[in-house]
Amino acid sequence: MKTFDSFIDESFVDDFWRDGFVVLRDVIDPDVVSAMADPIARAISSSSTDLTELGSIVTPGNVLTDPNVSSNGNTGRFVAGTDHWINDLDFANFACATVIPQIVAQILRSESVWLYEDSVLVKEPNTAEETAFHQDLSYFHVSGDQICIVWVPLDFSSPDTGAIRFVKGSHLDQTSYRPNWFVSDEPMPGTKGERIPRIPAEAVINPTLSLGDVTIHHARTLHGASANRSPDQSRRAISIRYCGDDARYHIREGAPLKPHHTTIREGDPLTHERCPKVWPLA
Ligand SMILES: O=C(O)CCC(=O)C(=O)O
Repeated sequence: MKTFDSFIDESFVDDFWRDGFVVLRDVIDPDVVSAMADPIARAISSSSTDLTELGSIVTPGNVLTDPNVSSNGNTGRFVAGTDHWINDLDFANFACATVIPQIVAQILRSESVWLYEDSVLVKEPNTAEETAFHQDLSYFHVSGDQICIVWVPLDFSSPDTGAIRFVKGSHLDQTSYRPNWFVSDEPMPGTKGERIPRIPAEAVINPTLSLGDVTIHHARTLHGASANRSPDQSRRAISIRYCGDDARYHIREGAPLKPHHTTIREGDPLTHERCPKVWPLA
């Protein structure tokens, strides 16, 4: 039987595999999280997409008329980017050299952990866009059961201020869902799978999170996030996607490709330098 170094109580690992997500409170030094404020500001000013505008393009009947006002009349933007770790050492250190990879190894019950990607997701004050329910695995060019996402908020986040939310137990269903546009439940063209079903409100768990808390969800777990109705507080988050021992490259038709995905072979382990091993570090 394998043994794993314990960083968190084993009951959290059981929670993750039973519910498809777990909330870990006060698990990262708040100063380490707060130190990512400047890197996030850099990231969103240089290499990100305004999903608020995307929403207006992909949501039928929604026309954006004023670039300073989002599609719903609110002023906040929902801005996101991925793979900041490649060119920014602060993001690389955060994803690879904090306590997070060790926690992920324990949660996934995996001897090793690889970084798949990181993402910055900022909902400015008064952002009406909800993050549509989706299944992360449908965007990832990997298959496997040991794949998870760590969501790290830099701001107090509640159902009123853009907190992530989960459909409890949805990872137990093996259905592959089509990826959508994140701000609309319209599926991406050319993708395979089923449309995300309508989610009844009673199936959804809405955690409230403070600085130092994180959530970890399984890549098959259906999840989304609320609007940010705060008049003055942004909802900044870093979302880091990791793979464990059983993950293998698997190209998903129609899902956005990264440059290195054209060079990998179906079924290969994640040995590409764009998916570095982050636990254990040699
Ligand atoms: O931050 C959000 O709005 C959604 C995050 C999310 O869905 C994810 O990181 O998988």
